[in-house]
Amino acid sequence: MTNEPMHPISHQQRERAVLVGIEQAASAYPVETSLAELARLADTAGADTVGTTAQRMTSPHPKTFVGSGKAAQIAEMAETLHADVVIFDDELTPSQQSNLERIVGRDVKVMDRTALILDIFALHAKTREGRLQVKLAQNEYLYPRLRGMWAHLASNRMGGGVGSRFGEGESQLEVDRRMVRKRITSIKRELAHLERIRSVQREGRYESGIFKVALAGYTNAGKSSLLNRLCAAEVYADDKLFATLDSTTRRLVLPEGREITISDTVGFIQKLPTTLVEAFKSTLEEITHADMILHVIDASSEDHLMQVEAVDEILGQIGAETIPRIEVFNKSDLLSAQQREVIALRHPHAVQVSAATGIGCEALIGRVAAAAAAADTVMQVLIPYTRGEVVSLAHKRCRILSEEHTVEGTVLEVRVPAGLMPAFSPYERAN
Ligand SMILES: Nc1nc2c(ncn2[C@@H]2O[C@H](COP(=O)(O)OP(=O)(O)OP(=O)(O)O)[C@@H](O)[C@H]2O)c(=O)[nH]1
Ligand SMILES: [Mg+2]
Repeated sequence: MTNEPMHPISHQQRERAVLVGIEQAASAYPVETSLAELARLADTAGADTVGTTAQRMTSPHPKTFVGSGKAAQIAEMAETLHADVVIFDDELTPSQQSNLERIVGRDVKVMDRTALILDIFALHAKTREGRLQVKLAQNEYLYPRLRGMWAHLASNRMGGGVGSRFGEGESQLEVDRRMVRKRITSIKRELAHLERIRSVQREGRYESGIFKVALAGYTNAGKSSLLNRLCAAEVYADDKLFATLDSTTRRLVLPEGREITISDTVGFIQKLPTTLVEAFKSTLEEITHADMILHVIDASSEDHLMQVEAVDEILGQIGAETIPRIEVFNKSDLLSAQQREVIALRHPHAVQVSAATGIGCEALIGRVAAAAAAADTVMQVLIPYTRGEVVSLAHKRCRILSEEHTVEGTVLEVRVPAGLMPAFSPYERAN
């Protein structure tokens, strides 16, 4: 029964959830904000929030996450409100989870923020790679928790007491642990294979030397909508958290004629589970391999400054902090003139856009084009007429400054990106 990772929230029928947070002085996110976000996550997964509660403490209680009195109060709350599930806003240790399960009682599920996010990811993953990445994260999450799950099952079967069948559970536990470990190994192997295919594609003829832009940002900031706007693409965008899990890359032709690529990818969130960051390594490579990152920000969210911090932190974690970045304040259509002014003053290097109306997108493309051109070298080349493909490469991927057709061939003055210099240097004219 533990062979497949659990899907804690039933997707057929909406469930009733009680949310629990702890208020830590050091935390950048106020507990109300974090719980409001947890309620949105629960909603996306199919649960309605029927109650929330928080406790102020310096660090989580090792046994029960909240204090023991609070735990009892939560159990009572769950019963009074007919809750199906109690969701904790931070990751629970396996023993905290089983202790809480015991306190809350057997009819109510206990889960943490990580399990909830994993549940949403499982719901939204579409491609084989995306599904495998989610499975990997689920199994990594499940592995240390198998013990607690078996203990819980055993105690439930015994009507609350730990009894003779606990031993049976233990031996079954070993079998299950081996199975989960084997599954993790096989998923990793398959992912490594897909990763190799992807990197061959990335280094392929077309992509080498092309200027690559990645969209990164908090979930629901409008990354997919912006990709759709900029590239006239049709990527799924929706007002729900983690609508996108699989990366999509589109071509964008700059006004000067040069082509670049833009990739949309999975959104970030505060307290993003590390198992997910690790499992999504290959998807996140769209960001770490980019020449430039557009950090898309939902300017209409009251919490956007905290969200920016959370995204900056994750970009640092995945090793993307040195990649040139433009902050893009999206949804400017929802702001007042005064709010837009405040953003312009506070973030003088940022661009304000609306993926919905297209406002500001031209300026954004101008900034991207300037960045793409910054690394270029101006070259004078003479390309014989027999090498028409080199001329068309110049048109597609470089900025042409002048073009002349002579007896010997096409003479170009062209701005060439660093990665494409080898393609043009054989034709360089000394002058
Ligand atoms: N008013 C307004 N709404 C926008 C704008 N851009 C995006 N939205 C809405 O914001 C919601 C989220 O947009 P998405 O493009 O799905 O956001 P995302 O960043 O791709 O989100 P995830 O894939 O979940 O990480 C959708 O309902 C969009 O219609 C905008 O410029 N103005
Ligand atoms: Mg998206």
